[in-house]
Amino acid sequence: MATSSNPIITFYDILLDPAAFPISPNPWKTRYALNFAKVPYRTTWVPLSAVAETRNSLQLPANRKHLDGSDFPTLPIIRDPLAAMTSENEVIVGDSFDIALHLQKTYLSPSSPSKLSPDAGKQRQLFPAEGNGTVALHRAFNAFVDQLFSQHGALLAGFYMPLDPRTADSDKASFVRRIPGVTKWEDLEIPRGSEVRKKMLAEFESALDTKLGPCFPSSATGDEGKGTHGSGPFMDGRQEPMYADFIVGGWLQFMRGCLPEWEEMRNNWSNGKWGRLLDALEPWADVDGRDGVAPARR
Ligand SMILES: N[C@@H](CCC(=O)N[C@@H](CS)C(=O)NCC(=O)O)C(=O)O
Repeated sequence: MATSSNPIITFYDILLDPAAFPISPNPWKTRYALNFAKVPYRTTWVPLSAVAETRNSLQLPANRKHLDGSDFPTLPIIRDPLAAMTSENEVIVGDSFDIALHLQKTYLSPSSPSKLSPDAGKQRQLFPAEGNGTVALHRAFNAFVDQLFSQHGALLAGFYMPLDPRTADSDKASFVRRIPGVTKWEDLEIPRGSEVRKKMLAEFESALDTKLGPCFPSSATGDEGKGTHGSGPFMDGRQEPMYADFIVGGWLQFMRGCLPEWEEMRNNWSNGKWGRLLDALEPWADVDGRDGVAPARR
């Protein structure tokens, strides 16, 4: 718990199986952004069944809807008492994109220098060019990447989520209730090795390669592998990540943790582009409060 003498940001992430590495894509985007902004924070691990209660207790309305139109309460959330030093009130933000904007504005922006933002004005920016033009493009990119991975990857990977064994039955029942036409958890399985799964994997691989692949440099040496910014591992061949890299990284963390074919995706799809990106994001992937929990299928 933060105290006034030792204020620290609280980051709410979802706890599934306590023995498994975290996998939730949107909280991952926030973790990357918090680590990148180098702000002090602690993670509060919220069981899946307590997400709604947590959001309500912070008086945050749901910002997502289920397919039937009902509220879909989600994480991440951050509570930022540090920002209160400059703006009167503790700041509570309940959407991963808004959190990234808050971190950029409060801790990285060259135009609002403060003792909270020792690195403000440095090259390191979540939204380069101080957001000029890049925020709107990032917003569209975020929606596009969410759609791409949800459409293909979530169907192939979601069934293998590492649920908490103590609550797995009720967690599965709550997922089933959300999906029209599905009556039991087993309906969500697309059996490994089946023809239908092979076809879906091929479509996923191709969609990623053709729609997202050109944004990232290939492993080829020389000009062929270069992005417009050089031969770094991040978007456009940059040497430093920006928020767009974290958006894709968040989804790669989900695939790493759930997709049975992850090794294949990591090493061979798009000539290993996705594994290289995930590896390059490692300096910002520190997970707080889960000591001893090793990432599976790294
Ligand atoms: N637009 C929201 C979406 C957040 C979201 O969908 N979070 C998922 C995890 S990635 C969640 O909280 N799911 C809770 C559940 O499935 O019950 C954001 O970017 O923060």
